[in-house]
Amino acid sequence: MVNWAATSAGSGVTPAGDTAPEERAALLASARATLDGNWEHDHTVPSRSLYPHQWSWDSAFIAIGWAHLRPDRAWSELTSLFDAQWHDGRVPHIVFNPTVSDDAYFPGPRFWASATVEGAPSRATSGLVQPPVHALAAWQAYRLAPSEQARAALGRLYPRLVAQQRYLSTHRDVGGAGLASIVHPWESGLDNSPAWDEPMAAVPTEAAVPGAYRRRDIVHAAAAHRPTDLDYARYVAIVTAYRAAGYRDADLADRHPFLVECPLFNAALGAAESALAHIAQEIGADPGPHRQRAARITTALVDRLYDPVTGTFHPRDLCTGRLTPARTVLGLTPLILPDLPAEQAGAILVEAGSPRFGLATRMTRPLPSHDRTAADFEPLRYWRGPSWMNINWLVRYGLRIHGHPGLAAGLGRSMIALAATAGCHEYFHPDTGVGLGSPAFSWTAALLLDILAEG
Ligand code: 9WN
Repeated sequence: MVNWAATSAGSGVTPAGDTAPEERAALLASARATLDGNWEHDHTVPSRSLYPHQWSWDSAFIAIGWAHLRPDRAWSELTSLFDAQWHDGRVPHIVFNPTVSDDAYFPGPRFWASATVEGAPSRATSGLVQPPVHALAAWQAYRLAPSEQARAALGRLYPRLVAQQRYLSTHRDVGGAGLASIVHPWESGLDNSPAWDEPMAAVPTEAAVPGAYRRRDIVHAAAAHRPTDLDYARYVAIVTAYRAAGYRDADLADRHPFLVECPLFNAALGAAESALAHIAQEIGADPGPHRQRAARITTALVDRLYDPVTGTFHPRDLCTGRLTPARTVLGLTPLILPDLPAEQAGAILVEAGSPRFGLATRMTRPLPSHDRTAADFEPLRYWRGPSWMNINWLVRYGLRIHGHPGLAAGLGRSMIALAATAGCHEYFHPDTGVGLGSPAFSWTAALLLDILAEG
C-alpha cells in the first residue's frame, strides 16, 4: 500500500511571497483544521451546519486544497462525486449523505426524489448540475502532486469527465449555438446573483404551495444575508417543473421556466476542454478533439455573451433572447479561457480595474460579486455584493494564464489578508472584510492553501 500522505507534495505548502512566517503558519493551521473538520469519510462537506452533504463544484475547489495536504483525499473527493454521476453524464450538484437526516438541509433527498428517475445512481442526489470546474481541478491537483497513483486516478476520472462534458454540450445546448444552458440559478453556483433577477421575475410561483416546505438555511444564517422567501418560492417552482419532467432535457425550450446561458458556466465548460487536452496527453489519449472543442466554446461564448457596448460578458436569457443587464463578477470569469481573444481579455481587465470591481496590484479587498456602483449592490446579501474566495481564485487563475502576474499577486495578497483577519468564512463583506455565512467553509480553506503555496 502506498502511503499517499508521505508521497505527497504533502504538508509541503511552500512559502507564500510576502506573508510573515507566523501569520502563514497560523493560516495554514486554520485552513487544515477547517478541511479536517469537514472531512466525511470520502468527501468534504462545504460546511457542517449549512451544507452537510457533498456539493459538486465545492468538491472541485476542495480537491485543489487537499492536493497540497493529502493527495489521496483530493482523488477520493473527486471520485466519490463522480460515483454519483447519472447515466446521461450529468454530475449532480448535491450528493446526499444517507446518514444525515432528510430535514438537515432543504431541499433534501425526499424533495428531489432521484430514486424514481431512470438513469439516476443508487445514491440519492439532486437533479441539477453546477459549473463544470472539475477537469480544471483534477488537472491542478495532479500537477501539484504528480505520482503513479495520481496518474491512475486521473486516468479513471478521464472518461467520466468526458461524459460530463458530453452531457452539457449536447443535452444542455438548448440555444443550439454551442453553449450549455443552466436550468436553475442553483446551477450557476452564484444562486442569488442580480444576473438572475430578470429571468427569475418571469418564473411563475403557483406550483410552490405556501407552507409546503421549511427553509433550513435561515436557521443557520441570517435571513437578511440569504435569498428572500420569494426567491425560494421560485427556486422550488423551477425544480418542481424540472422534476415533473423526470429531469429530462428534451424540449426544455418549450416548457422550462428558466433557461440561461451563463458566462461562468460556459467559461468553465471551455476551460474544462483545455484541461482535458492536458489530461489526455498525460494519460496517452488524444488531446486534439478537446482542443477543438475548447476553441469552439470560446468562439461561441464571445459571439453570444460578450457585449461590445458594455465591454463585458452577460448571461443570455433564452426565454427572451436578450442579454441580462447587470454587470456582475460573472462577466470577468471568461478570463479562465486560455484562448480568449486579446480584445475580450483586455476588456475584462478594464472592467475588473474599474470602480465597479477595483482590481489593482495594490488592493485592500478582493473582488466583490456584484458591481459596487450599482443601485442594487448589497454588501451583506449572498452573491449580491460580498466577496467569495472561489470566484477570486478563478479570476486570479485567469490573470496568471493571460500574463498579468502583478495583478494576480495583488489579488492573491488581498485574499490572504482577508482570511488572516476574518478566518475561513463562506463569504466576506466586500468593504469591511467581516466574515459572513458559515464560519468554517471548505473551499475558502482549500483555495487559501493554494494561494499560500503559490505566493
Ligand atoms: C444551493 C454549497 C453551495 C455552493 C453554492 C452556494 C450555496 C446552495 C444553497 O452553497 O448554494 O446549492 O443552499 O444556498 O450558492 O455555490 O456550491 O457550498
